[in-house]
Amino acid sequence: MLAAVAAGCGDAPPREPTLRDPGVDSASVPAPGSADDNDGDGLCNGTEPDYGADPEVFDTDGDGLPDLVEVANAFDVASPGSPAEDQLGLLEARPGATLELDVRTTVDGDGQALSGFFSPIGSGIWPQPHDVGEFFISAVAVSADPIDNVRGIDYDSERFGFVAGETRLGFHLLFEYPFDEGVECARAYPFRYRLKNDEGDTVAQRLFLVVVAPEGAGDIEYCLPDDCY
Ligand SMILES: [Ca+2]
Ligand SMILES: [Ca+2]
Repeated sequence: MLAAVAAGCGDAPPREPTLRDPGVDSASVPAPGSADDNDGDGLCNGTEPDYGADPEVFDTDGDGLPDLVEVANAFDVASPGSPAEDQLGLLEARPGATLELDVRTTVDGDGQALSGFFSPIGSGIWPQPHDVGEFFISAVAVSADPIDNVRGIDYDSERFGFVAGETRLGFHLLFEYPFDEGVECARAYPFRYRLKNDEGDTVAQRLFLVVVAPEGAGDIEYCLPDDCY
């Protein structure tokens, strides 16, 4: 569990409207303004009820992610299981630091080959200074449960040669912090991991967050905008 405390950062990026993952209705999120933000979580008092958030509580569901971070990444601010713990990875902002993240997705295979695809999600309502692709190094197929449902695991790639029946497929993703400078506060970078058949159809997908946090941080202190959304 990633603990969080309130933080404000002076390096908030510009907030022009930008493309968002199609799963998020960015049109429903108002532009930032000078409205009140009693709990300092980056969501304005008047916006919080739209998402089921408490305007007096910085982290409504107590899962460690401030309300704005959840809204900006299409998670449920009122559900501590959203995101699940296995949907979060912590990458220390230290040159050369790495994150190994195990991604597991259940599919109902029909005998086709399935391949995994790392799919970065672009800046949304609250643009971040980097893209998750800047931290991504590699992904490989590693496991299947039950193992008898698959044949031809290619451990050098993201591909299972044959998947039949309900099967939990595992992939191992590697991320690395590529910059010389650290960060003063944490930011969450979203991506989807998709499973596609050889026709290119997506048969399953899950959303994940890479949290890039200051070196040696205990409690995670998230960067938040000066003006609420
Ligand atoms: Ca608020
Ligand atoms: Ca939360």
